[in-house]
Amino acid sequence: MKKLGFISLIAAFALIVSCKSDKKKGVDYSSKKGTKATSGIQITDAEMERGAEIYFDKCAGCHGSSRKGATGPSLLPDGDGKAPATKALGAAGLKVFIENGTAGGMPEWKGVIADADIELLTRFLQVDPPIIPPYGLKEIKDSWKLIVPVADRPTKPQHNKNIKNFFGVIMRDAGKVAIIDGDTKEKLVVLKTGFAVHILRTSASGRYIYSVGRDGKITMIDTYTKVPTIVAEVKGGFDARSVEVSKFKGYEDKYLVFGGYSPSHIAILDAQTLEPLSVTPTAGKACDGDKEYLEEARVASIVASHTDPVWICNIKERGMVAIVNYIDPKNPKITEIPTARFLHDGGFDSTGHYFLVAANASNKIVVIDVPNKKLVKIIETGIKPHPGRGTNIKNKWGNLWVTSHLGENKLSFIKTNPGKGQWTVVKEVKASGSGGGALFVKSHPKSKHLWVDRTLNPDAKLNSSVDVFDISTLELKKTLTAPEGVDGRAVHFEYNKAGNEVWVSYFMGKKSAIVIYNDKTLKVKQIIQGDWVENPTGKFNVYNTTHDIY
Ligand code: DHE
Repeated sequence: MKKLGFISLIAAFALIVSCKSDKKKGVDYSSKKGTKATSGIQITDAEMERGAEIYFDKCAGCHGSSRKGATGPSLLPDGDGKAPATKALGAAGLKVFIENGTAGGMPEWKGVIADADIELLTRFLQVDPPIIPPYGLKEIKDSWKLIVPVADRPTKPQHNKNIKNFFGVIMRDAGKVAIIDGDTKEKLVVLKTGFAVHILRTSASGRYIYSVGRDGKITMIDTYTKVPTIVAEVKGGFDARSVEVSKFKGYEDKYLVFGGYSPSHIAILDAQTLEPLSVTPTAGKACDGDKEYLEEARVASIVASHTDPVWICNIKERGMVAIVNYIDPKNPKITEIPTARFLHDGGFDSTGHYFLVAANASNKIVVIDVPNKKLVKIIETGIKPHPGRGTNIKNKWGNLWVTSHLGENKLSFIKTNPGKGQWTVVKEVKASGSGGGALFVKSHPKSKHLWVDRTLNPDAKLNSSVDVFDISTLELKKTLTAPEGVDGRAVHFEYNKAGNEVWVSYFMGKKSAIVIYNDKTLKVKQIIQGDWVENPTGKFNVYNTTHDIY
């Protein structure tokens, strides 16, 4: 194939990632600090700034924020001994790569990035990368805005709504988060948050909702006010994907952790005010090979343990699982467990004792025993596992944690309960059609169904539909196509608190929507559309997010 299919699949992912609004989004790479044009390459400060902005948007995900390489090769003027020097490739060579992509999985950018911007990139990539300005505790503190101090907040809800069934829904391209009442399906408010918001998390009490933007901005939303309100904001870095709260008994609503892509660091903040408390850089040695020292050590997924006062932070490039103890948040004790590269997304098994995370460049799932801070097993699954937080189901094969894959049409079911087959793939199943590109899976303890999207599959028919499997047989029960009046790619699922509705986002089309299905009948229950529904992506039910129900 498979190669071409896989390349276009990666291209589709990059395209999704890059299809963001053109609005200026506060890229803080400073071209003026330390960047000089290399001999022969003419580039102005303004062009450097624009180049850095395009690079942040379209390239940094794979080539790294400092251009030292990550999933893709480095892009440095003098090379790095592995990848060629960009100066040697020259403008003509770089243009060929950018426009046509590569067999290694780089997408074709012709037609996606404007010709003038491609030309600019061919010069930008031949000069030294802009120096990423320092961004530590002081800078985070300077960005901190406490909008409503704790003393001025209500002590109990100012409404009679059922907060536990509120949904926070990300409107990615608008940089907004909508809060929807899951009981009435009424939109309560749409709040301006960070750029291309990535995920939401809720405080352990369920009162606060926190969002993190790709621009590193954390926004804290109070659900007790008449209408949910932003009560604090802070910028934890220039580029980020993850945020989580302390959930262990006695630490509810106390601390918040921020995972930085750039700079690569773990910041701990006060969860009531977002006041920054400490910053710990994540640079260090890789888990394998010659254990090279990596400055760019991005923090990918983070989960909060319910059994111990720790967060599990996954250091992508280093392949290290960092168990961060937050008892002393100004001096967190961090235990690093070497695993496999590159760590990305993951979630708990049904007991909350074990954490499973995708090492997507190794095609493996890593299992961590959280209370004992130990690596349990590294399991081969398929090409580029991408579980989201995964999902837990139970049937004749045992208690199973499920992952989908970006690179092939495969769902892998890993047995998590003790006994024969524990921590092995006990079953593999294909979704409909062919090729990979499934991003998220979801079920619920009260459901008989397992939901799978095909968001990244290049086939429009597949990427706009979702598959529903019967949990007891693991057979495909139904493929649900986009309802009339809805188009785009179907992405990400969330159940309501009762576990009898599934909410699905449709984005990247002309008729964005949140489609709510009855989980029993698989019939559409409601379609939420409107001017304010702009490319919705992740949806987070307050109760399920607080209790890690997935
Ligand atoms: Fe995500 C989770 C990183 C592209 C939607 N995404 C995550 C997590 C990480 C991550 C590290 C885990 C967070 C956690 O649990 O703490 N995502 C990245 C990338 O680096 C990547 C590949 C490229 C990029 O530049 O961002 C990327 N992600 C996407 C998308 O294109 C998606 C589909 C839409 C978007 O936001 O642009 C997307 N990612 C999501 C969602 C989650 C997520 C909805 C949360 C899933 C959950 O249920 O927990």
